[in-house]
Amino acid sequence: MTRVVLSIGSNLGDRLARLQSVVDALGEAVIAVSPVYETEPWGGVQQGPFLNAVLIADNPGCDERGWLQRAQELERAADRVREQRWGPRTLDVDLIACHQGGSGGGAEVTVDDEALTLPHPRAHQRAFVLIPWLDVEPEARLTVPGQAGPIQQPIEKLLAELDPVERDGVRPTGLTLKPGPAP
Ligand code: PH2
Ligand code: MG
Ligand code: MG
Repeated sequence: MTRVVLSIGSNLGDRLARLQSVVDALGEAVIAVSPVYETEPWGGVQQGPFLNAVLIADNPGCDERGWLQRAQELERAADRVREQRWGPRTLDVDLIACHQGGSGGGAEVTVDDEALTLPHPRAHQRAFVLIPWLDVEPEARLTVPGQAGPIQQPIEKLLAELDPVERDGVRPTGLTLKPGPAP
């Protein structure tokens, strides 16, 4: 265990520095970092635009609970306070999908309890997740609810099915996150 896809976002303060803090803290566990996008807020709350990116990280010693703990520690380190659902935040680190056994893709981890749901139940509706994820893992598939139960779909297809307005709300910035441990 395990390889994880993380969506990171910020719309308060020094947004880029907040995203970079995640890459720095995860250090050598990070195996891929997407470009940074500026994105229209999703979820109906009036607020400023987000910066979003997707990371893929691998740590054989960390299971999905360990990744959740790590994500919450990173949010706390960024002075995140528990606030309005889908409202503004200094840093959000969400687990999107987790696979056993490192890169190459072992079994997908599925969890559904009060602390954690995997895969992330709304990732397939969010262009701010799918677009950067596609940059770093074009062949990725995500389990989504289907008429006859959960079904694995290529994220490229899920993105193509979204409302174009959602896709247009995710704009390249030319900003990048620097991989590797903090200097
Ligand atoms: N995060 C939210 C709510 N809405 N919208 C965008 N564009 N990006 C986010 O990261 C985001 C959001 C709460 O998790
Ligand atoms: Mg979130
Ligand atoms: Mg979150």
